[in-house]
Amino acid sequence: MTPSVSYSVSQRIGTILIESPPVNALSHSVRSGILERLRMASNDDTEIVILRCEGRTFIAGADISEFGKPPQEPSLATVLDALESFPKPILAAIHGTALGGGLELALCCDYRLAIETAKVGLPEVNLGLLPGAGGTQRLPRLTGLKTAIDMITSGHPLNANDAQVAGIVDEVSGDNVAQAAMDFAGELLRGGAGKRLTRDIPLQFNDNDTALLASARDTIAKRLKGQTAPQRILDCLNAAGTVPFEEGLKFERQAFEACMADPQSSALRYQFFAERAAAKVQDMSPDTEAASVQRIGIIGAGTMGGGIAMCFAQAGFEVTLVDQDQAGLDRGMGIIRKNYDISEQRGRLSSDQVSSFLSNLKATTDWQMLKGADLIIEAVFENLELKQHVFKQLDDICDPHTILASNTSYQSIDALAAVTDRPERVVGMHFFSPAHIMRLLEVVRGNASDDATLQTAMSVGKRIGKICVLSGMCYGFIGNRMLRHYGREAALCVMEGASPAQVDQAMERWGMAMGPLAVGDLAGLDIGYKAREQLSNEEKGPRVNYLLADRLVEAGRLGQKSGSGYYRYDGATRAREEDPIVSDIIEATRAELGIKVREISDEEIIDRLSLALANEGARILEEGIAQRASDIDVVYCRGYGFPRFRGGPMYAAKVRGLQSVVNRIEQFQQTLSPDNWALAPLLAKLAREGGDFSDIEN
Ligand code: 3H9
Repeated sequence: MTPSVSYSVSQRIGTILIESPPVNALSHSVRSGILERLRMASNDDTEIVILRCEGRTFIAGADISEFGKPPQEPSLATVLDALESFPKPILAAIHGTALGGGLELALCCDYRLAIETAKVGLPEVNLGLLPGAGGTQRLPRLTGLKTAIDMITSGHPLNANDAQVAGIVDEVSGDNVAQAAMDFAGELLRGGAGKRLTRDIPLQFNDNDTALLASARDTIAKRLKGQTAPQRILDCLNAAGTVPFEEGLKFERQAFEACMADPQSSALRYQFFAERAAAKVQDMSPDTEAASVQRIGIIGAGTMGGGIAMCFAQAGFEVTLVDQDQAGLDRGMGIIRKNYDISEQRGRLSSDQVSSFLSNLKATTDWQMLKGADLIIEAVFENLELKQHVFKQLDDICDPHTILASNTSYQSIDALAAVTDRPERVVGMHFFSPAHIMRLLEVVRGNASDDATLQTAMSVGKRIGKICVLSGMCYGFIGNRMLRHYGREAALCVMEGASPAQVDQAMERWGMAMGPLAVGDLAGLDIGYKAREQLSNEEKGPRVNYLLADRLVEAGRLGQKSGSGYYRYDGATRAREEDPIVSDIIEATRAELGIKVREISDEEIIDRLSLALANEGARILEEGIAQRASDIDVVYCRGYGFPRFRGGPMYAAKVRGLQSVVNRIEQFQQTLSPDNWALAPLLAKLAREGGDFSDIEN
């Protein structure tokens, strides 16, 4: 549909109505349309003008797809000037989300109304940007510095009531935005309301504000390490209370342009579109409908099953959590309650929310209670026979329409489908731990999974707030298959001479949320150990890849849960510390394998770990396991703590230059191991031909 901006008049109230699906972004035609309608409204007998949107939301920001292209007049700044200099008062009426440039535009209106369900926010930081249309200068004038720092550096939106308390909106109303806007505009007219510009509110920082900014700088440097936009946001907020308004706007403009030119923003904007592309299944007919899903069964009340149950209960599904023994069920429910208690104590959830989530959850040992479920997710121990047994039982008990999903990390979905009479309604739904927090969901397509089943899994995933990525069948799917190569290089760096702390710190400084060995400790070293027990020697690969991990487990060091693994952990704070005993175990393991130690640079560690991911990612893409390279990047950023500001392993390889990647891999082939570093044919081909991963769509 072509974007349109219309204008109508009723009872001396003008209404400018923006209609530009899907999210009323401030594209060139919307900006021109607003200017044109303002001109009309300035010449008639209206006394006040409402600005609102048709469709599902108020303006969700500048049009991100225009970024990086030559700017087209009128700019957003021109539109905002026109709103401020418009002779009559303007009321912004907000429903859905007023985000980024959308909220900045509303801040240039004289009054703001929001319906109860609306949200307002400045999420530019998520794109490596800052509000570039006056947001950093106007917001603190309304909310004070503290709220402005929180909102702009986190990007989190406020709901309508909180926005009213913060001073951002004047009125919160019921759900009919058109009617509420007319009513409030009438009220303003009767009260003789005039122009009221946010820019005119004085703002002068004192010593407390300066201290607040300094402390935010420190906290954010730790929390958002390596990221440039949050620090620039604080520079702009500092300007808001220390220089005149116009000068502050100019400062913000320059900082916005610096962000825009920063490779971090390019990577984050790439991630934005990558996450949305991932939701689309390439070869599926566009009219494939997701089945209606309301009743969920979860099998297994362990850590994963419990976390998955929380996701669904929080999203309003009716959840039945089943475990085979009452003790396991009680333990699982106990952990769920404890998680909710912590969220309540930290003020993230209200007690009403917690009670409502818990009331959506039923726990039972009776499998018959699963009758009538629309979707069942199995989350039992990683053992194929056990899982097949569960699937057989579920197939017998459940209604024919029920979709059976497995949360397996490795097992074949086809082998599970094969024991049922509904292979087309069997699918993988691979959650990441902790399941109620991590955003990624790998939806795994078995050979027989039909389109409706896939569509249902993807759409249910979205309803519980996950970012879904489709994976084809292979051992470990997209994420864990690549992880084997990343983990192997981390282990080899230690065997060849680095300490676990050097490897972890190098990767963390590069931007990984947590280094690979610390992640191993968090996940539990016994998990890999048990998985290896099920493999043949050939499948396990050379001993040097895993012998150290085995030795740690054999010494009772299972990771954080036993208080020690690659590190030892402080019982109270869980802080990690290097442990001389581990150095001894490493020495002994190196000696056992006859390895001569050498010095390893941080650069080598980063290259080995990141290029091992890109090389295996290229194979996954070539084999058609991933639909697109950007899906692989989403998997790594949302499931494995890869820095989003580096775009993901495939994007980072592209930015480095595929020929440079190939050269480095060939060097590793010669100096490290020809087997580990066999070059992915697709990578070689693209580098040779000057192509790009984004040319490949499966
Ligand atoms: C900014 O404003 C800068 C200014 O400060 C200064 C300027 C000078 N532009 O997410 P969904 C598309 S920066 C273009 O699946 P939902 C999206 O790609 C901007 N397109 O829906 C998708 O397209 P497709 C600050 C956009 O209901 C479709 O809309 N604003 C934009 O789950 C549906 O999106 C933001 O960062 C956009 N701004 O969530 C807000 N937004 O169907 C970013 C969305 O082809 N947007 N699209 O794949 C969001 O957070 C969510 O989209 C929103 C809706 C919450 C609005």
